[in-house]
Amino acid sequence: FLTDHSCLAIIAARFSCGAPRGGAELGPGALIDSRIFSVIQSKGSYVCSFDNLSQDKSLGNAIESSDDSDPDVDGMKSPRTVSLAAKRVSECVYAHARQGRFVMTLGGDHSMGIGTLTGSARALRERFGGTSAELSVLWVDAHADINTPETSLSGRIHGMPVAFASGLAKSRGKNVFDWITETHLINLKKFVYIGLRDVDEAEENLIKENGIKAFTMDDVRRQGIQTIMDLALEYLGDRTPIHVSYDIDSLDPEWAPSTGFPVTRGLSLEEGIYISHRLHKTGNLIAMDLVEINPLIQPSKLGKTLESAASVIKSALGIDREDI
Ligand code: 4U7
Ligand code: MN
Ligand code: MN
Ligand code: MN
Repeated sequence: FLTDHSCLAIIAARFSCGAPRGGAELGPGALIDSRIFSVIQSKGSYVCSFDNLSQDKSLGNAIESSDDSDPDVDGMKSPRTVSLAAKRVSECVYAHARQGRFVMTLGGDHSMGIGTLTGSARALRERFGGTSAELSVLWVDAHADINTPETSLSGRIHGMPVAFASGLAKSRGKNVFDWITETHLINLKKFVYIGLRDVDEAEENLIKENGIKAFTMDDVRRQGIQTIMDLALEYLGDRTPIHVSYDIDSLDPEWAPSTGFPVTRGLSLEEGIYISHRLHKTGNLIAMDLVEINPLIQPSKLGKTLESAASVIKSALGIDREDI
């Protein structure tokens, strides 16, 4: 067994410093208040633990400059704040995953993916050693999030987590992301995208140059989600620990309107649930991120967004909708 299925570590990553506007820091609280985890504790045999990480004074104080400002580095916005947040997420994920717990991180903006992937990768290397323990990653998103500081048009770090977690991006100038070392890095040969439909040109080049497996929405429409999951899981192999980083904007805005970068032609809720279901069935899922819920966007449809997120989470944990 890769994870101790009785203990579910839930990390509320209450950050939005990697996104252009605030609100995503309220996502974890909204999900937790929806009582989804009470359902999970009663229907599943899980005992949940909660960690709260928030962009509060402790972060501000840790920023070196006396006036609390965080000037751009290599074009990145709020680089020190995001780096510190991601480092805290990384250490928290690592501490739980090192003990063999399933780690569920709730976002928050997707820059915290830097923290979750590096935390999982490092814990696995320590637990099992060698390449056999290398992490597989499924990135479910409308976006590729693989910009480097050099290619990014926005400078927003929630569009860069894949680049930092894999070592493609390195902070040169001020070494803001210096805490990321070899032991934290993921292998892009063990990485698969599903749901892409809004990819920057430079990102497309990075995906090609690095030979990254990517299933776009066009692929999903052409082949069907079942075939896509067959292919994705076959590519990753069946004896590999899997971390899924699930951006709620992978779903069509009909199902997940309360998010910062909605893109049409997305996954149906049923397809989104199917992805989770298949991951659960592998028995190899060790961690999940559910990110980019922004309660300040389309607040009247927040309930629907939360329900969708809850469904996707429950099926990843093997709790079927009929059970609820
Ligand atoms: B998300 C973008 F330019 N590519 O880099 C960028 F379109 O975590 C969007 O997937 C990033 O929501 C989206 O800023 C980040 C942009
Ligand atoms: Mn996205
Ligand atoms: Mn994303
Ligand atoms: Mn099961």
